[in-house]
Amino acid sequence: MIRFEQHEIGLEATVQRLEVVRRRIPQEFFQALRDALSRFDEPAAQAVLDRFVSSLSLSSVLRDVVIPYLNDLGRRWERGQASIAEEHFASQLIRDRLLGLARDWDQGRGPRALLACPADERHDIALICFGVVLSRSGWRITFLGPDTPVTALADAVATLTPDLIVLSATVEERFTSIAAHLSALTSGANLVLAGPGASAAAAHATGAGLLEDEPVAAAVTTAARLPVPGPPHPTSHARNTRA
Ligand code: B12
Repeated sequence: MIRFEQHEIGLEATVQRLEVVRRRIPQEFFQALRDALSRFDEPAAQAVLDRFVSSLSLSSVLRDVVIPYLNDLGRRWERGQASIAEEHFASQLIRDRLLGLARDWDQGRGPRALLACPADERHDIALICFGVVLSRSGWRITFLGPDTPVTALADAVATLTPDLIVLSATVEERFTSIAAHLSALTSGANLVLAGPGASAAAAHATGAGLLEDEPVAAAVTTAARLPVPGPPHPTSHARNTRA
């Protein structure tokens, strides 16, 4: 028996309580982040982010706080409860922090992933989350960012010969409008589409594969499917710990 808040309870009940606490912590961070960003309070938002980066695992920070926060922001914006100013302020601050975690993500000797959003697509935060998690498995990341012309993508593919290319977009048309270019790429490279626009129709039109999971799970699955060969590089091993 284990003593827990003055009561003697069994192991099963203790595990259940710990699980409740484990879930409550990201929820508290989520609320604190939302409050700070709604007030446009940059120092408070940075302090909350500092606290949860040092308290939670990287996967939990992204999967349980950052991504739910962005979805919540979208829902509030749709209902008229969040302004466009708040959407810009919050996403810019979060993006900057994520790119801080992405520092040195091109180091090591692992396989290389080339990440980009196609032309006209500005939603790149989820793609950055994916890259940050993938890099912790020893992958090297080259990030072309939002609004990448397909000719620039093709140049980078020719120069880098990446092991994987991930294109992310919110609408299918961003992929289908460049289907012929993407089909040409897929003949010599491993291309996958991700994000809300990554439909079966887009994959069919371009010959690409689909990454259908949320970014953290997709990065874990990708790393498992294409593991880093040989012993881990000392640098990537060091980066394999917490964010
Ligand atoms: C932040 C944000 C912005 C930021 C983007 C900052 C940035 N650098 O990324 C800014 C302010 C720039 C912006 C601009 C616009 N946005 Co905006 N934005 C959002 C918001 C709030 C969050 C987006 C996000 O990152 N979500 C987090 C991801 C993880 O969640 P998700 O998109 O649901 O994706 C799921 C899966 O598809 C998958 N996934 C998504 N991406 C990826 C990537 C990889 C690699 C993998 C593996 C998986 C994966 O994971 C999720 C499942 O958990 C959404 C609302 C929402 N609900 O998402 C609107 C939203 C995406 N925006 C929208 C729109 C319309 C716009 C604008 C046109 C107008 C505007 N509202 O300002 C402009 C211009 C966009 C353009 N040309 O690309 C619409 C898109 C509707 C549509 N289908 O066309 C949304 C849905 C808002 C809405 N409800 O209308 N936006």
